[in-house]
Amino acid sequence: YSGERKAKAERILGLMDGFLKNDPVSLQKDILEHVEYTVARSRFSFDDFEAYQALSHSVRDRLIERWHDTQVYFKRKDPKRLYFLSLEFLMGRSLSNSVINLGIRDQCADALSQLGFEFEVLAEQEGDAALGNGGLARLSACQMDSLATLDYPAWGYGLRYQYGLFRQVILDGFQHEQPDYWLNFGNPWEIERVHVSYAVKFYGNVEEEILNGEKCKVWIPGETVEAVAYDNPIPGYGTRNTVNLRLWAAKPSGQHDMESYNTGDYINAVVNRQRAETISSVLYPDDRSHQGKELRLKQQYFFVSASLQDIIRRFKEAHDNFDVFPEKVALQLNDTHPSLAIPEVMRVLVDEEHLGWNRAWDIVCKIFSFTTHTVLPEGLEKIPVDLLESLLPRHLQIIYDINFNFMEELKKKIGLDYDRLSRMSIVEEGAVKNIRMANLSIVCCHTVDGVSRVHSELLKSRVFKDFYELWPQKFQYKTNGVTQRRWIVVSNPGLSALISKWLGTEAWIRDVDLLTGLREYAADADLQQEWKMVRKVNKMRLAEYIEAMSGVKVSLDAMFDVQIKRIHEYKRQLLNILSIIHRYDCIKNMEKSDRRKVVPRVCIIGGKAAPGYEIAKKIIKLCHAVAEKINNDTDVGDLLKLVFIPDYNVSVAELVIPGADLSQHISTAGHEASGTGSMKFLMNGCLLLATADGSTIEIIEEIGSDNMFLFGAKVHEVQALREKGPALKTPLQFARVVKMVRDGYFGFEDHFKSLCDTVEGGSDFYLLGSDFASYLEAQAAADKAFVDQEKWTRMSILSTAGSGRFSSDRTMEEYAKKTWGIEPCKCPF
Ligand code: GPU
Repeated sequence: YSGERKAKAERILGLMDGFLKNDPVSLQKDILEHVEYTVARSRFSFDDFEAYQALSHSVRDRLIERWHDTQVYFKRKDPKRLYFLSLEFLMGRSLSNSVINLGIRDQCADALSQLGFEFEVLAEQEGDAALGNGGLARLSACQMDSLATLDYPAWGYGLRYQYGLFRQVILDGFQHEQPDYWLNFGNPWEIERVHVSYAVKFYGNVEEEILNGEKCKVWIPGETVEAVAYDNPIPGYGTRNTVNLRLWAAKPSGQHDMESYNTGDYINAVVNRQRAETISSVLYPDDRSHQGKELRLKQQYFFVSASLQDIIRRFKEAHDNFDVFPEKVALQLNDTHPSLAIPEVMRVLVDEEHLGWNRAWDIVCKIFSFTTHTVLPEGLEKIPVDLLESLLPRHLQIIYDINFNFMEELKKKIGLDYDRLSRMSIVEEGAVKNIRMANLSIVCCHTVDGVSRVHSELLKSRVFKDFYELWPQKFQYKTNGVTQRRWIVVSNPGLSALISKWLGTEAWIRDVDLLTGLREYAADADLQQEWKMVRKVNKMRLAEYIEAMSGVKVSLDAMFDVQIKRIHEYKRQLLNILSIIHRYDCIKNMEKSDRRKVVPRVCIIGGKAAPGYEIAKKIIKLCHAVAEKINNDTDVGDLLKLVFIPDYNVSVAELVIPGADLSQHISTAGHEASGTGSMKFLMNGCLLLATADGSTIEIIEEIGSDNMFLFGAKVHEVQALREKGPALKTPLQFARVVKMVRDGYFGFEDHFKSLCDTVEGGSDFYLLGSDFASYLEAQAAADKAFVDQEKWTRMSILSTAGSGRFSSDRTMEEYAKKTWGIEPCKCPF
């Protein structure tokens, strides 16, 4: 700055006393000020929750400083930016993560203890931000952490749902859903930007106009809703960079509904305006099956339109020629949920910026990339044409035009192969006409990424085979990763300290490949001893939680065997429960003297079922019915326990994962696109019992198959097994345990009938029966390994040591280099 601006800046700096300080005394002062002035409680008397609020506001102030510096720096440097569009972000809690990334965890703990509070206790006061369903949504959160840490100039965009993922309440063993009004007690981690708002339009019709002698289309919308920005600063670790996650909330538009006002129906006019807010009110709780709901489509367009207005405004502040747009903007579509961004960019460039179709199309083809997260056909989104026509008439026209051009180009290449043309068309003909969002995305994106190697292979050989043959160069994959900051440092401080001690550095928190350094100590008796101690403490913490949640007391000597994830038939929680029944049955039928050889187990299952997914809900009920029987059988005692952990979410995962000995990832091969839970367990030194599916295949390559328990049909075998139908071989034990369920051994026989039907009578689509024998063998191998605690601990250390490849830091670097073409932009101190 110079002249007047410089003088002003200097005066402000003089008044400011520099940046906020992080020594414990300064922190205490800040906390007390926030108690008094933000929370409005007395400095001399406040409780844990109020202390949490005041601490969070003190941390937030520090985040804001860094956020400002980062944004100013990005603006000055004007690098190519990545815009990550996702309808879901599963952030969980923010306090611990923020203080660790800011490097002020210990100072905060000191400051609090001098005020008579305990950091851990305050951290527990925070509720989860659960603006997402499962793996896909948590992946977005991990990736934001990595983007910030690696100094990439990135922005996240999403929706600020008022109700996040439902709370799961179990009554009588049945799942019930309760609304998650997570904003009830305020949210210190967001900054409301009342002045950053955009009008988003819906409905109406399209008219033609002549402008400068040329025909152009004008969309006359019928409804306008305002999108207001809420910014969530995402701090990087070991850097000042703090990037932004901008979430949009719907508010009634400032434009009045003149009709109602003039007719004097003032009350109804106001009531109608309130309806606008419903757009961002609730997260759809079904992961991967979204067919034809108007509100869902409105949510998608709402967040896409607001984000693009914001992105284009930012671009235009620095540039006046759209031809450089692709050099400044990369737009990443997290699955097809934000794919309306494609016709929206076309609409803005053609109808509003008047670039002409060809120039606009050229730009669109350079800016979009798309990651798909599933192989299941029900995961591929379709939008009924009728719905799109009424809600977004101009977008439908644009999609038709894109498809027309694509079909013409395709005919030139492949001739009149009508079957193939109709398979590849963006428009699905039939009783109900649909837009295939995946086809739209593939046609318009320069890159289509899968989330693991095998997933990408399946995309190329099956799901998108026709497209792969046309454009092989578009298809890539980047194996998913998770952030070691949250999944080791935040959730397992004991292990984190131990790793740093043995590696002699904390550098692995940024450079996770250093974890391989643990390999050389895997058999070291001292490390093994300390490793076991850390794991024991984590098991104690988990045991206390289990007792508090379910009333079941569990033995710390037992193997803690965990399966936590969304409940889905393909993830085969039912296979797990049936094998637990088998184990119970074996113990019951054993000579008393043989029972001494049984390795005691605590089987832990947790996860939510989509509210309308009946079979998944029955699996939850079966788990409770079996648990009821086993846990009350004094004959079995500590040899076997089964507990269902209710309301599984990110913070429950942070508690359960570090305490697990064994974790299960047992999807039917070829069905789990990647899987990220396995990576979190691996980092924490938990052994895996798994099928060769998704990311597990790559985990085997890192740690070796002798460090985990593998079983089941392979990806290429599944199809042939399925075709066998009723002739499929299943072991007698399988028939026996299913019969126990059918015959009402655990009660509720009418209720479980349809569940049993999904795995018997030639309809065992997910191959539980045919994998059962090899599953039991893998379970037996795990028991055997557990008896030899030295061997087990070595395998555990080698698991952590081999987990480096599964950091989202690696994934983000690969995307930056191979898909987005962005470079780090590090804000200097
Ligand atoms: N996934 Br599609 C979800 O969590 N929700 C979805 O709607 C869809 C996919 C998951 C995949 O099931 C899992 O395999 C993958 O690891 C994760 O996305 C992140 O890519």
